[in-house]
Amino acid sequence: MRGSWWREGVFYQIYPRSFQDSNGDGVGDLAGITRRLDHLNDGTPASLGIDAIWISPFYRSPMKDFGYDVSDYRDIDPTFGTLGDFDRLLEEAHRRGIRVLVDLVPNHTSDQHPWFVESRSSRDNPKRNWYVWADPRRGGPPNNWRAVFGAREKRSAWTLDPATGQYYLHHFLPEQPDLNWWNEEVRRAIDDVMRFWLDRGVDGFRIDVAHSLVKDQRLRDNPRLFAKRRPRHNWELDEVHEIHRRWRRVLDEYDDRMAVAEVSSRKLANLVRYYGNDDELQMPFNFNFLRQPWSAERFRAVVEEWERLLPHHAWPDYTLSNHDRSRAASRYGPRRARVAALMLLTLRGTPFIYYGEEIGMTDVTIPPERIVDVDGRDGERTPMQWDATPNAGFSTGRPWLPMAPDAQRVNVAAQRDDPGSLFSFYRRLIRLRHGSPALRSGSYRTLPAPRGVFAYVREAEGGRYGVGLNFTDRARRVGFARPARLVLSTSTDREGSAELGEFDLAPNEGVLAQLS
Ligand code: ISL
Repeated sequence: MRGSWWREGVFYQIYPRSFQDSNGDGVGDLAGITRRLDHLNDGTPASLGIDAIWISPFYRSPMKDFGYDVSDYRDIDPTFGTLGDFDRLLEEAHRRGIRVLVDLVPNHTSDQHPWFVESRSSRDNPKRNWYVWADPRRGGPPNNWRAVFGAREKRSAWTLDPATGQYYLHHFLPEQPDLNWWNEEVRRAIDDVMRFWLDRGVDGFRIDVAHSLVKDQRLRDNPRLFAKRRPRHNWELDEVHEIHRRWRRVLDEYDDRMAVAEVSSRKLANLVRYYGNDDELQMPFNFNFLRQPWSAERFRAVVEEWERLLPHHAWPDYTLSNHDRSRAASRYGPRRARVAALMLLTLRGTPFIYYGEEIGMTDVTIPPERIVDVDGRDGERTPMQWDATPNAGFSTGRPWLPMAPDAQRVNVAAQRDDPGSLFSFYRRLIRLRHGSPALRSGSYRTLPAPRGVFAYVREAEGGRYGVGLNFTDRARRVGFARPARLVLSTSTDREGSAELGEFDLAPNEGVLAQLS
């Protein structure tokens, strides 16, 4: 069925600098990803079993924001390889049934992109209006908008270009000038970038900063009260939806492609608007799990609100970690991270796994002399831990970021044959999900549960699963109100069944049970 692959599939995010280096320069690359595809899905239970990857940007870039500053949307940065390497990666992924999303960065380009080089060359250059230029106000920036990076220092989102005496807008670094999304030529240029990759065979896009593209045309100051939370005039304007509809039309020129939008709305009521009338991008990321403290009630509230708000055509998604946030295993600790994984992979909605999450990788403390990111995100981007060889099998050179100190112990090879490992847990869980219509696409219903326990039922014709997650440090009991057979527990190799459907949960234990 059209669209079932991204509704029923499990996604995996690859940060290409950190997955696998193939040429010894210490930075991961596309050929390295190809080499490691069997870890992701080799068609047997030995592999993780995911269905799709999202690869963070690998385009030509001066790397001020490690690829989120693109200087050529249609070529691969030499650090990562060539277009030929990309084609091979795509072919090898598809051969294994793995779909591929590439990361589209349309809010801004690099200041080295030829469009911006032209745009800044003179006030009457034909590309001047491709970016947002404005005259100084009282000798300073045109308004009070702030950049995302350097928020603590209250850095302005404007930089003066002395050559032409005007300021240009940049939501992120000064080296990432924002495109002017009121300009139809810009819109057409990005449509063509999408077609370039769709023609090459990609299955879709993850779209960066998709909520922010359009900014107030009059460049009005943000009200002060809004400054900290949601800036009113440069964030989530209604016109953004028009662009998402346009992108959907581009996707629909092709067969069965999709896009997931990075939307950082805190309020789910805002987020749900990005599904439109089934005429916008297929899913906006729901980042709310990333912001929750370890509390059953909080996670339950997110899920229930989301389930209540979603129109029938909309399909949810969830994510616990990504390249911008502290890793789940660091936020919660190893035992709880396993409970979180059980939740992620049994809820109704597409799960996104961040590379290394399947082996419990944690944030690494980076010594000051090795910090390279502008926004403190190096710790969650360290190289993938494959085995106990030097640099954990990631690279024969000096890795661009330090390896985790525990990499010799925490790695794929060490967990592969250990049935009690986190990797084995993920593999079993993903296989269970794939094998069960109830878990893949069935309905969701919250169950009554004691304080600190989140319990729910997933149900489809011919199958019913109960999930009980104990978020507390005490023993708790969960009841499914019908005979139940334990299928999986986060704790041990615990097995068993319960005639009355009641299970005693150890502290921070989660169980998955098949219900009659
Ligand atoms: O603005 C935010 C919170 O107020 C952020 O969540 C923002 O949406 C986020 O930083 C955007 O991130 C994406 O675009 C950045 C890039 O550095 C990140 O890695 C990427 O995920 C700029 O392209």
